Amino acid sequence: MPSRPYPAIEPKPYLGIYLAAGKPDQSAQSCKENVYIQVGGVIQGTPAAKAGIKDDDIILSMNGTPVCNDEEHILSSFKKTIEQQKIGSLVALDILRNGRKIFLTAALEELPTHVQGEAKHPDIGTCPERASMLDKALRAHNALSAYDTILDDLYKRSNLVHNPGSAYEKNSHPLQLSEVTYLLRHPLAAGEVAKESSQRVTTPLEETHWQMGPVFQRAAALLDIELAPSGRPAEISFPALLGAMEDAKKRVEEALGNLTPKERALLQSKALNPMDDAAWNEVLDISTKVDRAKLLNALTPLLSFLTRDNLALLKKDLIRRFGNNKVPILYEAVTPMGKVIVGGAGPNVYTEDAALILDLGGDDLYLNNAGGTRPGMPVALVIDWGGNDHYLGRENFSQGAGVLGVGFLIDLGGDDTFVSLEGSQGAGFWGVGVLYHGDGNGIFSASRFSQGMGQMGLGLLMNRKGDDRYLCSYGGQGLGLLNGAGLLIDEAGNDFYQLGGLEPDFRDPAKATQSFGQGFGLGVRAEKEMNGAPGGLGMLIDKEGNDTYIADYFAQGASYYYGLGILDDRAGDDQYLSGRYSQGAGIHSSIGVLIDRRGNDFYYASFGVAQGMGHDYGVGYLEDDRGDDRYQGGVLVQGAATNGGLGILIDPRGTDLRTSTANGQAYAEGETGMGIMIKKGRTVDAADFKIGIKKE
Ligand SMILES: [Ca+2]
Ligand SMILES: [Ca+2]
Ligand SMILES: [Ca+2]
Ligand SMILES: [Ca+2]
Repeated sequence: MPSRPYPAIEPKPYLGIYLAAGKPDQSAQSCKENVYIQVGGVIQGTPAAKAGIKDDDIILSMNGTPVCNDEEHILSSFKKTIEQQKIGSLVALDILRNGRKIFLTAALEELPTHVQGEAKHPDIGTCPERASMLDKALRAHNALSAYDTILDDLYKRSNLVHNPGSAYEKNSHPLQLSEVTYLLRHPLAAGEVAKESSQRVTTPLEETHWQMGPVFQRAAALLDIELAPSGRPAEISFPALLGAMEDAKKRVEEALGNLTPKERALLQSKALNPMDDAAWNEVLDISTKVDRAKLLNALTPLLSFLTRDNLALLKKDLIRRFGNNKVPILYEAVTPMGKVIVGGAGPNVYTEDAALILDLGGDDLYLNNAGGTRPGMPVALVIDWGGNDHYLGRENFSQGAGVLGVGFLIDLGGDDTFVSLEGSQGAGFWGVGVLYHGDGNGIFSASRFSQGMGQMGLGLLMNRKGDDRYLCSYGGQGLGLLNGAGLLIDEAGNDFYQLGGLEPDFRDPAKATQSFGQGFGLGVRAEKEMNGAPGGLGMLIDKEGNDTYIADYFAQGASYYYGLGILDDRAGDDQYLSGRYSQGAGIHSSIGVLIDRRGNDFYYASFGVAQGMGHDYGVGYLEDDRGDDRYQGGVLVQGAATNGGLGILIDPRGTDLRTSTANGQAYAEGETGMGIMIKKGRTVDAADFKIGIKKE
């Protein structure tokens, strides 16, 4: 992969407003197009705020020169004019406010930046099959220098501090993941990095070496958190497990020690409505007080029990202590942690919330928290050793969910049904939520923010063998929000994933809904009074089978605002159906990766902006390694880029069919950007790839 020193980040002046093009009424006209800059928002603490510029002000001229221009270029030319000024210089602005002309002076300041830490991938540079293919393509098209320019811009953008008004972002930008920074610097390696990350988290789940500790360790590493190895507990027994739970509870309390009860209550109440809310800035500030490393490390004592061998030993110990007869309840106690129950091998009905349920088998009905934390019960664990069970959650945060705590639901097998409300089925909010399901067919149905969803925490939904159905109405199936990680791992079977249907998208509310998941990293873009926050990591990994993925806007290996989304499907003939911003799409300085390694696949994006598409300094990457595939896309698809983005579609083998409505198949528009499509054939010649570059 091309590698060279990082470009210096030159100091730049800035004003601190969000720009929009506006048209004042005709009486104000003086320019031929009558288009001016309208202030879309003023960032707190910036030169614009100090000068008294307000939302909706119309800027008519700067230093006596009218800002009007043709509509298409007015914003970029205004930005450029600002950047050409000296830091500290005064600019005079003629402004139209409520129909009256006023005059303001702003002193330009230096745009705050800092250098982000970057993840390390020492092995990737030495085995870059895909990267070298891209490298050759760039060379053959004399496109290396254009690529370098794009790369420099991606790098510089990733070092901007987005919220100069926010106290904790003045000198650092603590929430941006180092993996995002790496990929914005090495976008050609997106496929290799995605495969490596995917492999690392799935290896510890393989049958003979099954252990949960390393999965966590590796997922936490993606969040730049180092987790201590879980090691082997001194003793595998029921009392030892209770001791580990008490230990975990104590550690969770320590990790949350900087938060007042009121602050905890606020986080708890805002977990499911993190954005578009007046409390957002406060929630973000409180979030930074959670010691996330300590919180994830709180799991260590519990994780050491969650290995294949230790779970078998634990079951033996339970049978030795309590017998193996089919009475419903073998043991029950109320402890300071919450209720503790050992259920027999016959059918059970669990209605009350419990901190710990160990169920030896039988077809059970869980109507309770089922491994979901509750206020005052920050650690919850269910281990169910077998049977065809029904889990029906009647409250949010159920079935392996952690809010300011850790919640586990481990069901080791059977044909099971999981139905729950919001924030469930492997969902962690400033905490950890895990749903693990062993062999057997599963039905997973949940409402918002569920099924492998992490927000400032970690959410994992893992599933071994079986043909499964995953249904979620909004946000999930591998969604990382705000420096959290959400992972959905399905190891085998023909599976069906559906995500969306609940929340209309404002761009096309009659027809489209937002999905946010199936491998999606989502951040919050700063605007007006809302501070921004970089996105997290969302990953959906499906190892085998012919699968169907259905979503709408924002899904399937895609990302928004400094997030990373990965969908890795390793085998089978698959179908991907989505609307927009999907199937390898990176929007606003983020990276979305869709990898399909084998099989004859069908990709359909109804609107487009998909299938290897980068927008606004984002990177979208779609790689299909084998098979005869069909791609059907709308606009801006199949290697397309807008506004400094990089869109890559690689499908080097098979007989494929591609259609797009417009602006697709190696296309770039905007100021700078590059769309690359590589198709068919191991050797690179002119017929095998296309690169679209546009530079202003
Ligand atoms: Ca079961
Ligand atoms: Ca499956
Ligand atoms: Ca598949
Ligand atoms: Ca394929």
